[in-house]
Amino acid sequence: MPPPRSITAVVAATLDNGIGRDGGLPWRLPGEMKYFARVTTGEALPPNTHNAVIMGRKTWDGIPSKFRPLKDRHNLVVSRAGVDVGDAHLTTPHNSLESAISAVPSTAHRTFLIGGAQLYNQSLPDHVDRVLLTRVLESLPCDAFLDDFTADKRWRRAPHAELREWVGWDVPEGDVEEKGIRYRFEMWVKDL
Ligand code: FOL
Repeated sequence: MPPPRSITAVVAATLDNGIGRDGGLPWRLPGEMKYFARVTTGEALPPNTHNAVIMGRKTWDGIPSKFRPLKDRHNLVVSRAGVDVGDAHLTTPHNSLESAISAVPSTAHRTFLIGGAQLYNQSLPDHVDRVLLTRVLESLPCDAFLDDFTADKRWRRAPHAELREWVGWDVPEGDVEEKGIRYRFEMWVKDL
């Protein structure tokens, strides 16, 4: 089976590229989380398809147990040690990113990389051609960071209309505020 030709990273990052703290997210933003769930699950998918989400083991651990495996998505977890991730049919452990990528089922519509720092930073240069970045317009204490992928000039920020078109629904444009934290939805693409 050929590997999926395109992988999209979904990530929320502060102005300093902070993405995590103490094994979880540095904030609780239910509206932003709804965006994550809606975009990764997808809508009006072709019959008998679903999207796939690939994540590292620490990201898996950071998802509240009642929400994992992430429902209506094929979950793949990268873990060198092969930790127990529960239902092996829903959530298959893989010892490398490459192995997880090649295990994405052919029925997968879109494939998303959902973290964390280790996987993002190792895969954005070579494996990922689109980033759905939620830019959190604050500086918050974090202990996990995204490399500044935008320093690589192959990446360009797409116009908002392109983001709307790609997700297929009306993503809010411009600053959103939730619980006093401002953020905006961006899409970055790599034209190879
Ligand atoms: N990308 C973005 N934009 N925001 C995020 O919060 C995010 N989080 C991760 C990866 N990419 C992201 C990894 N962390 C859940 C929890 C943590 C997590 C990812 C997902 C989670 O519980 N998801 C449920 C949401 C349930 C709800 O509506 O609260 C899901 O079904 O997706």
